[in-house]
Amino acid sequence: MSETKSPHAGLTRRSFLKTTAAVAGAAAVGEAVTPNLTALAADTRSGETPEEQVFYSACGGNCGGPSCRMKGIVREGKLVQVKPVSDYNAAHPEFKTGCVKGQTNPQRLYGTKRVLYPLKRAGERGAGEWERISWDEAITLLTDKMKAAQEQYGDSAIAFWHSYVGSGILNHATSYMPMKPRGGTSVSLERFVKKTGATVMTPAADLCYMWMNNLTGYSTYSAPASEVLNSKTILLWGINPVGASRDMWHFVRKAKENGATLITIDPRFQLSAAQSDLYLPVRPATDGYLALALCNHIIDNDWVDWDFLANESVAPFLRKEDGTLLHLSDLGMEPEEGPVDAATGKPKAIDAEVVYDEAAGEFGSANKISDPAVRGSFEVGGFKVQTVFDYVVSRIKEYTVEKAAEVCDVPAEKIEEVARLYATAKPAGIATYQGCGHYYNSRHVYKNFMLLASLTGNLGKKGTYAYLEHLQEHTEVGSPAGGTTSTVDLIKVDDAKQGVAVTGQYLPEIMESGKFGGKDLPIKVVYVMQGNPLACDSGRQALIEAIKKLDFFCVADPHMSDTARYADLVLPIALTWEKEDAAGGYALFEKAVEPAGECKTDMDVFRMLADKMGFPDLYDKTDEEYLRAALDTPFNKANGFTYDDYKEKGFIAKFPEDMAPAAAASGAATAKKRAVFYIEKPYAKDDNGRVLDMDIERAPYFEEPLEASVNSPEHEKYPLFGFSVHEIYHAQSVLVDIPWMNELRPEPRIEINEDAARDRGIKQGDTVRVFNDRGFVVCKAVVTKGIRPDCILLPHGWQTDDFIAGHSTDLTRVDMDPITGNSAYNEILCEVELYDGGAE
Ligand SMILES: Nc1nc2c(c(=O)[nH]1)N[C@H]1C(S)=C(S)[C@@H](COP(=O)(O)OP(=O)(O)OC[C@H]3O[C@@H](n4cnc5c(=O)[nH]c(N)nc54)[C@H](O)[C@@H]3O)O[C@H]1N2
Ligand SMILES: Nc1nc2c(c(=O)[nH]1)N[C@H]1C(S)=C(S)[C@@H](COP(=O)(O)OP(=O)(O)OC[C@H]3O[C@@H](n4cnc5c(=O)[nH]c(N)nc54)[C@H](O)[C@@H]3O)O[C@H]1N2
Ligand code: SF4
Ligand SMILES: [Mo]
Repeated sequence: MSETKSPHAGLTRRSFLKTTAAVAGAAAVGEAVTPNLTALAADTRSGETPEEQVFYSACGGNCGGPSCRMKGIVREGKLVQVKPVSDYNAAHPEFKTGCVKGQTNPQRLYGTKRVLYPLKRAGERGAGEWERISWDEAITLLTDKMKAAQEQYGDSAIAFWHSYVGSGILNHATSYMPMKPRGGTSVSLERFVKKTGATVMTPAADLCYMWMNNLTGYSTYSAPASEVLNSKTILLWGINPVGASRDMWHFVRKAKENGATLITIDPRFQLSAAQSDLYLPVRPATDGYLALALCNHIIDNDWVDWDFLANESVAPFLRKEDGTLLHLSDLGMEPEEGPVDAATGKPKAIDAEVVYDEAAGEFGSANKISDPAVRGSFEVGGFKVQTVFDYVVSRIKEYTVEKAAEVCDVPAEKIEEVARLYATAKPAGIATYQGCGHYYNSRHVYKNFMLLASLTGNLGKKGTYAYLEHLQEHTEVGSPAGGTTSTVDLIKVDDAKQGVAVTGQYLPEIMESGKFGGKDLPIKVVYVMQGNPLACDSGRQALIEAIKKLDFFCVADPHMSDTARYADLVLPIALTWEKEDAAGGYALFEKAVEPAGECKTDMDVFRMLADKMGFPDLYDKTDEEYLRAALDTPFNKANGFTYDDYKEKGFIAKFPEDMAPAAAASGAATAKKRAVFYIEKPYAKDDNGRVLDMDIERAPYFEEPLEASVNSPEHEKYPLFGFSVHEIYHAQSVLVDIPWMNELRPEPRIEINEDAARDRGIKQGDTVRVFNDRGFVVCKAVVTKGIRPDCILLPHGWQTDDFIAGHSTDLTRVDMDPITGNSAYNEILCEVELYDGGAE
């Protein structure tokens, strides 16, 4: 890299870089340049020139966090290069983020699939025939449809369907999905929704662990990725850091070099597995079973941390026969005084759980008795009770190592070895992510992990974790306190209406019945933003049918996405680098260039919508005023993260130890006192009217997958498990038509085991058709040893034009887990054959 100096060391904001003569000749990306990786890798603009300007923003990929901070170089009004910010505090060399995908930002801005003008549908829905119209015509058309729908069917007839891409308080819809009532943080969307009472259709991805965190405190046992350096045993269980958590992998590598044992549990011998000490090629969707078998083996060998169970988990709580827990009020005892409630100014009354104090022979509050009984059955206050631990042990007895070996299709000795290492080579951590979240039965996995971790005391201390945090969320460690909380005031609206929030994936059900959860929900107009459901959500064909039933379908997207193709109206949206925004409370994303064509920001569009809907004062501040209000918090003022600070410096690297201590403490997540593996009051994210089987939802459990099972009725016809991953050279579906990326991964490919391929006459590079009753996809095959013989890896993040025929998402089911609202993306059985090129 050319820049060894920090930008603070004498260089001023908007400083012009010196550029060597050789570099000055380099053509701007976005024009017809030879796109090759050599050009990307070389720091071609290694000098400084008066013609170049530097800006700091973010990659804008959807990588599970607010996305990596990046530095952009602008020449003649065009973004010509984007590279990772290398200006972190020298004391924190680990804060290296950004990957090759982020560096393709210039090609994302100026690619051929960019939508440059508002487009109105000219042919059939999905036919790709468009008429260019003006912004005024577009907004009039849309608001006329919205007004008509609301007049005839009520406020909830208009709906905003969003997903996760990007971050920024002005433009980005990303909300705290798991919270009830839904609490969004986006100025543009939230203010509009509150004013109009519109429905919000929330994402169906990533919800499983988030919702289970809500019920069990799962992620409160998270740790930054660097925590793996303190672990003796690391379980990579349904996570692929090499491919999908780029910021974590170098820590895992280092931990391994330091002597930690690395274990990967994954149906695919992926890049992280290849570097592990132990690899369990588990059958898909059986992780919940495996976890409980590990628990039984640990209990049988008494590798149990009784102290943790008694004092830091729900194990000693007393379960009544109806499944609920014994509380103080059950015994006529007064509630306890809790912390002061900010709203009332009075201490909260806590009806604490009761435990049994063996030494004193007394029952009392779990918060007051130390070392309570973890085992035992009692009769107290007219209730027959049993400790949660004893109940759970009896419930999980059936999940033996021997049976798990069969169900999960991994040797019993390997299961026992994992149990031994995790329970005895401590501290140990479970790093998990979506590999265990994309099945219908996934929610139980996280519950079972909580039991496994509690049994062994591998929670809440150095070197332990149930979930690893992305570094990129903390690259600008500016605001442990700020976060999005500072935007709360900015989304307050007078006479706010509380509309319906529903997982978007329920659209087919809603369009069929006009209802959701038994209540009328006549959705007529849908506006999609920051999501590409027809490429990324499951049940694509069902979604297309549902969209066809809408009166009007509008998609706001910078690119002609698969979803935009089905729209009645496409609105061209500005990308990162074309707009100024801020991650609430810290980090300003700078505007580097003017939006391409007639693109506008999401915020601009909402301002126009508000005007035409008759609320010209809805947005009471300018963009800059909102950003100042979000950034200029007391904490940020004390620490030099104000709007003006950013305007001057562009990027500010500070770490907690460099910051005012008072503020660093506030807002920090407080870990739940006890690890929850028995949920007293489970409830569903969506008010979908489903009745929960409490017996199943409360305790650790293994539920048969919906489809991805050898016991499934479809298994005989479709013997292959189809699943997809977050591909290393893909960032969901945002990297469309990027020449640099096309060099690395020119086309979508399935992966098939060599035995399965041989049985079907499929050879390396053959074109194949993967199919089931829902749909098919045609693409090239990679024949490999690195995947289970009963599995097919399906492409994810690709779009219709990329496939030879069909779409990988056509094979997915629309059904989602009704409790967490997570799509069952991987609940797929399928078959594969050589493609003969014939008509479908
Ligand atoms: N390059 C890249 N990085 C990304 C993203 C991207 O699109 N591209 N997206 C980001 C986002 S939004 C997310 S949510 C994360 C996801 O990050 P990860 O969860 O790490 O990624 P995945 O590839 O979905 O799944 C992880 C692993 O689970 C395995 N797996 C599949 N089924 C099963 C199963 O039944 N059991 C077990 N044990 N393993 C299984 C897969 O083979 C895969 O190796 O990645 C983020 N990072
Ligand atoms: N089969 C399968 N399906 C999956 C997964 C899987 O592993 N397998 N993973 C799931 C996961 S974990 C996730 S997070 C989801 C991701 O699903 P999505 O979030 O729907 O996927 P993206 O490709 O990120 O969609 C973002 C869209 O927003 C557009 N966009 C980008 N910036 C902006 C902006 O500033 N404003 C507006 N209005 N639009 C913008 C992009 O061009 C793109 O079309 O996919 C899920 N789907
Ligand atoms: S694609 Fe993901 S890892 Fe790569 S630069 Fe963008 S946000 Fe960072
Ligand atoms: Mo995700």
